[in-house]
Amino acid sequence: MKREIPTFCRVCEPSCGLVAQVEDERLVGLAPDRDHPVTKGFACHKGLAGLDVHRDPDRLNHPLRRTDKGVFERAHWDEAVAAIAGEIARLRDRYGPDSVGTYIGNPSAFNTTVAPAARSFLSQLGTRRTFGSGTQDCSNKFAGSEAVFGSSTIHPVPDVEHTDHLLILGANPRVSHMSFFSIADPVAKLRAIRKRGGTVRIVNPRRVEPEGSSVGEVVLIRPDTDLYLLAALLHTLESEGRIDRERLAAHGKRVEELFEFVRAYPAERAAGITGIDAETIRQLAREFAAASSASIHMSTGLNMGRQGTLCYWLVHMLSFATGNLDRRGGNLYATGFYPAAKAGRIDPERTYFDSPFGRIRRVRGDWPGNLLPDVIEADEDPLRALVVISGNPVLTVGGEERMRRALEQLELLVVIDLYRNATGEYAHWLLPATDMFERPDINLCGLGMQQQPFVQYTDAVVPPQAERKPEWWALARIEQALGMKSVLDAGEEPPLFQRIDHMLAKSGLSIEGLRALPQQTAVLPEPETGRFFDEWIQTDDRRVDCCPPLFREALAGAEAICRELEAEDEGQLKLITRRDEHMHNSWYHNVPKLKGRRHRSNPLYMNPRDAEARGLGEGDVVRVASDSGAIEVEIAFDDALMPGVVALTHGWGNAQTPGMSVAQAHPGVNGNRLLPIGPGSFDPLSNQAFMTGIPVDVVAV
Ligand SMILES: Nc1nc2c(c(=O)[nH]1)N[C@H]1C(S)=C(S)[C@@H](COP(=O)(O)OP(=O)(O)OC[C@H]3O[C@@H](n4cnc5c(=O)[nH]c(N)nc54)[C@H](O)[C@@H]3O)O[C@H]1N2
Ligand SMILES: Nc1nc2c(c(=O)[nH]1)N[C@H]1C(S)=C(S)[C@@H](COP(=O)(O)OP(=O)(O)OC[C@H]3O[C@@H](n4cnc5c(=O)[nH]c(N)nc54)[C@H](O)[C@@H]3O)O[C@H]1N2
Ligand code: SF4
Ligand SMILES: [Mo]
Repeated sequence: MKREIPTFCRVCEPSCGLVAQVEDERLVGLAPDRDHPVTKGFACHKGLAGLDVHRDPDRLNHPLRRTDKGVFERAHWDEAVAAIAGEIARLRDRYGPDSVGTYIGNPSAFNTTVAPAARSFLSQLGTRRTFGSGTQDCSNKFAGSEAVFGSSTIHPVPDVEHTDHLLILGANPRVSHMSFFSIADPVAKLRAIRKRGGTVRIVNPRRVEPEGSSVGEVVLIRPDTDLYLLAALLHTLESEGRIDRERLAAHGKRVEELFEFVRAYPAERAAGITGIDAETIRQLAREFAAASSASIHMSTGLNMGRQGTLCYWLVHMLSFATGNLDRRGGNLYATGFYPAAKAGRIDPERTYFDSPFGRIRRVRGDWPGNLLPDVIEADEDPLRALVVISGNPVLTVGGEERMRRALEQLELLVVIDLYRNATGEYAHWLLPATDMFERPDINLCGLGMQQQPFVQYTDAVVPPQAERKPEWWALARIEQALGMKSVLDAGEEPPLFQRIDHMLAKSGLSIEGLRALPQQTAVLPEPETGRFFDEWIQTDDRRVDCCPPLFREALAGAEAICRELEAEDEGQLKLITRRDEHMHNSWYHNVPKLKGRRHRSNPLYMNPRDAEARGLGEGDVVRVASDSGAIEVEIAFDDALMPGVVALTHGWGNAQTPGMSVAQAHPGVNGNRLLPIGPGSFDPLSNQAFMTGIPVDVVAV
């Protein structure tokens, strides 16, 4: 008999409600959940293709061991656990706990039981060498909010239901469905702003919306220059007397230092760097200040530039200085079911330490991902064992060749994944993980970032196939084998959701309580105004730090980068990333239906004008070279791109991934070979890798 079980998607932030069709304990279909109280029947085709991932014949179904001959052979879980624990114990005893580390990838953010399991494992082991996808994604946001609001968990989101004006920088709402701003069907939400007479502006090097779109107008910007646009917006507002001085005086500090910084970047100067004319910049500033309420959102296009932390700082400042922070229709801190502001409270100064790679810091515990190869290949005290959980650093971090060489040096590499991915090729042990339909969960990832907060619980909708196991179980077994404490000690019912239950209690909820609700979902009140400055902000004096002393060096660096950009050759091409609906970072590449005729590889997108200027035609094969590497790739014309900007879709490059046959048959190229890696290739304030605005040359082959 077919049953329909409400659950939710755990691929990206909106956590769209899905209905799983289950027959004889097998998942046979997926549909958007029209009865979901918040996501209301929205789901994208990646979410729905979760069924194909679930049933993919290439899925890892059993632990695999790599033999001396380099082939993978099936092993028992008991064997795998004993061998992995034995090797970890040997390395720890001989070289100390820091010889063992982890890389935790993006899908773990949507897999609630991974973080506590990893924390338990790492703290009992005593290692501090942790890496993750956060430093390729968003660690500038953690660092920025730490410095300005005293907490890495405060990210005021646009009050999209009430705002009259929304300024979006470096995001592609239609394709990517937002990050650090959890809303389902973002395009509909943006359209609604326009419908009620408001405005939406999108700042991007690519016209991410078709011309004449009902969503918003795109202002084209040169990549990696947004800091100067944001500074010029604030400068314009200050010189035109449009700053809410009262608000700044009541709740801010070091306000004068902020304006001192932005005064160096009047609209005329910013125009030369950003490619946006000065009058448009002033117009952008005025419309933001004049709107009865205005909100702002920035995403990975800015995160991945060289100054992502400073950009986030000025984004917060634009909101604060115009009186829109904590105002209805402005940016609001959404507490959701649990106010986590305090949990992210930290004094960033204390996270810095001296390393063989210079003075660096940890951000939310993590080292810079771009140092992973250096740490593995260090002469002194190298990392010798790495456990990768739902990550694929070979393809998602910069410098593929460097990463491959380094992974070969490891004495132990354990990869816990759905697939034998590109990174898994180097694994000594591959452990098969359950997917989102095979494990219970709640949508914790959206906490603090949902414009309409809701919390949903789901059971596993089907039992795990074959020998797939949840990550927490694999780690707990290894803990047991190492003689450590583990959640399995509790017997039949491991306390996996104990901490979550504790958090839920803050809103009078519990997992049991959620289970009894329709869709197992509680809809929570929309974010309130009026408590931010008294209750949520976490700086010692409860003031917004408008110019954190920690930024001093970076601010001097901003001027140096500005001069460098001013001196740059007009024709210098810059590389950016272009996500599309047929991929999800590196992991939807094995789904045949996402590899239709036009999606079998990832071309270099180029504005036809730039191509013609180089005598290049569509389909020509070119060599793209940066200071860090070179690739050969076909050209596709894209007149939505600003001239001078080229784009690649990331996550491709599976020619050496035999474990994913569909992906290998349509390998594409890994544009991350063009990105820098190693010391100097990340923002020292945040560890965020430099991944956009990379200077490249393109020549015919
Ligand atoms: N050039 C360029 N590079 C980029 C980016 C870019 O915009 N441009 N984006 C960056 C960003 S934002 C991110 S977040 C990173 C992502 O980087 P990573 O996190 O390193 O990689 P992902 O491609 O997300 O894939 C993670 C792996 O998780 C596996 N997986 C999926 N679900 C599960 C699960 O439930 N359990 C387990 N154990 N495994 C699972 C998948 O099979 C896949 O192999 O890439 C970054 N890289
Ligand atoms: N289909 C699909 N959806 C996804 C993902 C995916 O891989 N595929 N990945 C998920 C993940 S992990 C994340 S983090 C989110 C990311 O969500 P978004 O941040 O919205 O990611 P993108 O769609 O890459 O949009 C970034 C935009 O920044 C622009 N850009 C590049 N450089 C600059 C710059 O210097 N300045 C400005 N102003 N803009 C710039 C690019 O043209 C691009 O349109 O998406 C999530 N959703
Ligand atoms: S938008 Fe994200 S959460 Fe929603 S269905 Fe698509 S992949 Fe899943
Ligand atoms: Mo991401």
